[in-house]
Amino acid sequence: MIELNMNAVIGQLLKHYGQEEEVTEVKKYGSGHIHKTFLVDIPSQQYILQSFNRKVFPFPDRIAGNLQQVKTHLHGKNLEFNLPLPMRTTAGKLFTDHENVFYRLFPFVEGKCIDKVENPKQAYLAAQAFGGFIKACAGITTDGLEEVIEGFHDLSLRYRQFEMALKNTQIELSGEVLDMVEFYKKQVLLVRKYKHYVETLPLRVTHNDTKINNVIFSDDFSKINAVIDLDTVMAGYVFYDFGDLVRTVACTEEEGSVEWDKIDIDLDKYAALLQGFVEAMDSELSAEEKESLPFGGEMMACIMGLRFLTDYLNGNIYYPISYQDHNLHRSKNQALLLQALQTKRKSISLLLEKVQ
Ligand code: GN1
Ligand code: MG
Repeated sequence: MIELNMNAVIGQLLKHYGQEEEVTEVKKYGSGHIHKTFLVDIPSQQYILQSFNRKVFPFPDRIAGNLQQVKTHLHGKNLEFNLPLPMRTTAGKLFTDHENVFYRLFPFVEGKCIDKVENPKQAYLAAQAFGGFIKACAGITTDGLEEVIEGFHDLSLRYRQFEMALKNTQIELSGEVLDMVEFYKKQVLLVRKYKHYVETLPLRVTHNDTKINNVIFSDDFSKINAVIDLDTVMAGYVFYDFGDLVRTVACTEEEGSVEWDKIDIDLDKYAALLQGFVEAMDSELSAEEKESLPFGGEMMACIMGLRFLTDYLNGNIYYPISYQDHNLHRSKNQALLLQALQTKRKSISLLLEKVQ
């Protein structure tokens, strides 16, 4: 979309939703990697408009089907936050298109979307929201849900994809690249643990992208107004959702940071995550699931590191990059985070013991 006529084009898109007012302002919103998200102002209100990445999500009907089941199940339940779903056009469709790009419109939820939590209270609230989401969805039969991205959090599959990329890559395997390759090769131990958990724990409806920027805090940070980015809601394990919280909340540096010496795990925020998640899931969380939570942190740092490194080896075809080694550096960031989690295993298991 060319900048100059952007407002006019968006105005045309909004007409499909019965909205005739002129568009007064369009701003980029949030920091997601996959879709492009904009905050759109018209005189009477604000909307979120998103250009939808069909390459990453080739089965949009599956997303809609899963979310319909969640919506039906949650109807009448008293969830403390919003789950903003795509709006329907006057013709009943979930997408509009312009120049072969698909767009979706969402109601705008007021509040703050952040990439880094400032204190344990914010960590607690985010974990409570994601734990609360899983609990509220308990009872939905996961057999009826579809995989929106096949093998999305399957660590064995991601490891095999990494091995394949390694075999076919055009990149020279030396220096920092080789260090990363060697590091992730050793994580085959985590793959074994993953297989064990998958064989023993129940599948549930999980969010599967519990990055901190997928919640909207109230302006005063006293509560969560909404859980967003619901595209990957499908069957999963509790440790996926807890794990991505650890990865993006209990870290001292964001995923894009190259300040290697500063990458560590903040145990106060980790403890707050455990508290919020376990409290929200309450009796719905089994002892075995609770025991799997620390594994989730390691597994999600590992799977993201593997995915970034695989993408680097494949020539950066999945994640948008701002410079050539961006994905390599993201994989290094996740490797250091994983290392920190592994070094702090003992302290983390003590934190888990304390949580009721
Ligand atoms: C992607 O689009 P975004 O930023 O919410 C990715 C997640 C990763 C995340 C890493 C569909 O999420 O799996 O954890 O980047 N989503 C997809 O920052 O691949
Ligand atoms: Mg997102």
